Amino acid sequence: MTATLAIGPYNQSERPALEESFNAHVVADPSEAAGMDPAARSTIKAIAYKGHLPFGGAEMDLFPNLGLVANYGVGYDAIDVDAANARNIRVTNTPDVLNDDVADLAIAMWISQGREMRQAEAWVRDGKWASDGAYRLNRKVSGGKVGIMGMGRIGRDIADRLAAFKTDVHYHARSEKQTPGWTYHADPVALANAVDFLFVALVGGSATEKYVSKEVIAALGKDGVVINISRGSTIDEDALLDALEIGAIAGAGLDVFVGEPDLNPRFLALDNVVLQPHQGSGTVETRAAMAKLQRDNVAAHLAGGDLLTPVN
Ligand code: 8YV
Repeated sequence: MTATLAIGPYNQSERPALEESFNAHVVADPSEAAGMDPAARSTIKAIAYKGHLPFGGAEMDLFPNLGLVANYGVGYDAIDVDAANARNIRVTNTPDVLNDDVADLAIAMWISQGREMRQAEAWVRDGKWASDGAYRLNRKVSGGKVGIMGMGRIGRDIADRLAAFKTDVHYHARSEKQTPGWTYHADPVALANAVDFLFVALVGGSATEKYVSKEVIAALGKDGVVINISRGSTIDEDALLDALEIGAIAGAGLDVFVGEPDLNPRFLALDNVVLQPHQGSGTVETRAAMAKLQRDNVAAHLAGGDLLTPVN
């Protein structure tokens, strides 16, 4: 009987390592796990979890000997950590190994948005360059006033990159951090007022739901651009769509959406947005590092050792 269950959309290249390391049984989602034989469920000591479907107390109670939920991803908002605490279940995540990729994508969306790379490419592909002449002038990104909402590990990596673009860096976080002269704003609306480009690098979950509020979006103003690589839930999406549709802000670069992958169709009708399929950490190298860190946490738990990246 196997002691490890893997739950989530693990693809064919990810399964062998889980199977070879732990003889892990792999199921697609929590409801498939619920359908397992109770005797098999009672052997499970650790779950390697992937995806964004909720995994709460009811799911944990399916596994009476569960001691660890090892999340694939730095954001663990899908896992109810309070429910895990109440059951003495440990939770781990995969921080740091993905910071570079997520920060890179944030920067790429920022440049793509400002320099209108998507529209400019269409200009080339549609033959307009030859027929109509040079593409229209667009917007300088280097040297601008940029803001970061959330100065955790990923926010910090975004800020470090932005500093190299000679920008004036402002940020909002729960508390002021040690930074090389970046301007702290205790109030998110004050941050939005101070900048033209706003990067959202908040943790997900109920505490940050719609943290980028209607008021923050209004404060960003008609030249403002918002870039989100965190969770769709951190922005008031209806307020964002309203603002984008009437030009109350200039644009957005979004890797995450409420209800993804079924994003609000209003996004698809907009020309002032860059839309990405939640692929911030989606490189071969980083996904391999995330998977290894997840497996290492499972192995540490099964061996009774210290967890590498505990959450609780
Ligand atoms: C996802 C992410 O984990 O790390 C995170 O918090 O959002 C991503 O890396 C990835 O989409 C796999 O579910």
